[in-house]
Formats: sequence, structure tokens, C-alpha cells
Amino acid sequence: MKRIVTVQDISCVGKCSLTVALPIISAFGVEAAILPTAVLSTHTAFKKGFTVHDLSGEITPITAHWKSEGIDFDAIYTGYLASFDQIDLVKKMAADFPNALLFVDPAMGDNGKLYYGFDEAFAHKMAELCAIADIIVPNMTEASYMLDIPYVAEGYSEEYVKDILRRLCDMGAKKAVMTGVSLRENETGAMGYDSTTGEFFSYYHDRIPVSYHGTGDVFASACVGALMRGKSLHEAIAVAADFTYESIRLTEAEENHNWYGVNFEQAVPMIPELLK
Ligand code: PXL
Repeated sequence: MKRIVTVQDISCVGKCSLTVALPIISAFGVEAAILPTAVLSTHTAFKKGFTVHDLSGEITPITAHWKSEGIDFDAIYTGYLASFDQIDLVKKMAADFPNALLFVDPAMGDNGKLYYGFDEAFAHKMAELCAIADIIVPNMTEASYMLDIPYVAEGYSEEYVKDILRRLCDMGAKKAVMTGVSLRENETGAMGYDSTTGEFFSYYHDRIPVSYHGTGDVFASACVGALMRGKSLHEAIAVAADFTYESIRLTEAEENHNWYGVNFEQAVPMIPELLK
């Protein structure tokens, strides 16, 4: 069985980061080891009064113990990271496990805005982690902040997205996938670029005109899960996009659904079919 270690926070309530990654990776039939970077009472979109306990000081002792036990990983999957220090610690960790595929979701923002607590300098720091990654999966907001270009919400061309993907790989990442790409009004999906072959690929589905917190985490978890189950990156983005689409559809279908995350749990039964 493949083993992923996922490095991100525990937002106790909020359906993002580790509370999404752990169940989804497990449901893909892949071992999910975790390296929690912080414990928050909720994710930061709750805005007022959430608690944070930083666990940065645990990262090096935990990984040192793993090394002493001879533990290795097929992939390191990083998500939301909260500080410059954490990014440096994760870069060091990645260097300690050179056999692992480094899959980075630079979870920092959405809809043209950075999440609470982040600024341009943080986006540039996150670009350093992306530069050493095998695969990165930013959305349009995150890509724009990392490249220091204006965020364009809609009306862009395929060539525009290709140019961004090339520029993301020019920073150092081997492969880049952009999520939330909408080239036509009723469609959304993901476009990828493999800088080692020069190949572009994409996958689109119907667009549900809503935006939910945590969908990037659902997509990234399913994508890395599918990769570990032997799918190519092109196939994995289709699996992840279908799984994310269904999670959003099921959320919308529930009359009194919560506002803070999607019903990915109810989409889990479709995973075996997606992996066929
Ligand atoms: O990836 C989303 C996310 C994860 N973790 C925390 C967050 C957010 C988004 O706001 O605040 C703590």
C-alpha cells in the first residue's frame, strides 16, 4: 500500500486541511500519515475568536524520529501552512525524504483574495516551496499572487492559462495544475502542464455557480490519492474534479447544509468507480 504524509493544520471544525485529507486519502485506499502544523478551533474563515496552537516546534523532532525508524513516504502532500518558519521547516523536511513525490497545494486564498492573515510576502515565500515541488495545484488566486500578476476572475483565454502554467513551472515546479479554470460560462475544471514533456492537459465539467471553503483541499486530496493509485496526472485531475464536483452538488442538495465546507463524505462511495 502506498503511504502519503500530509502536512497541514488541524482545523477542528471547518472541513478543510487534515479533516479532509485524512478521510479522503484513506478512502482512496492509501495510507495517510499526518504531520499536523497547528491546531485551530475552526478554520480562519470563521474570522472571530478562533484559537490557534502552533506546532512548528514539533515538525523537526517528529521527522527526525521517522528517519531514525527508517520510515519513508511515497508522497509528501502539503496544504495550508501558516508562517514563513513552517514553510522553511517543510522545505527542510522534503529534503530529508528525497524519495517522496512532493505535492504542494499552496492553499492561501480564493476568489482573488488571500485568506485572513496572509499577504503578498507570504505568497512569495510559498512560491519557494512550489519551486522545489514535483506537482503544484494552485487556483487562479494563488497562482496570481505567487507570480505577482493581477488576478483575472473571468474572460481569460486558454493561452492565458497556459502562460501562467509555464511561468509557474519556470519558478521550478516540474508539473503545475491550475484549478478553477473557466474558459466557458457554464464549465469549470483544471488545466495542467508537464514541463518535463511540454504537454498540456485539461478536464472540464459543468459549473455550479457557488463557492465553498475547502474545495481546494478536497481536490488536492483526491488528486494525490488517485496518483498514488497509479493514475497519470491527467487522469488524476479528472478523478479529483469529478469527486469535488459531486461533493459540491451534494452540499447544494442538502437544504440546511453548513456554510463552512462541502459534503465530501457523501461522495466517498463513488471513489471505487472513479478509480476504474
Ligand atoms: O485550505 C483551507 C484552509 C485550511 N486551514 C485553515 C484555513 C483554511 C482556509 O481558510 O483557514 C486554517
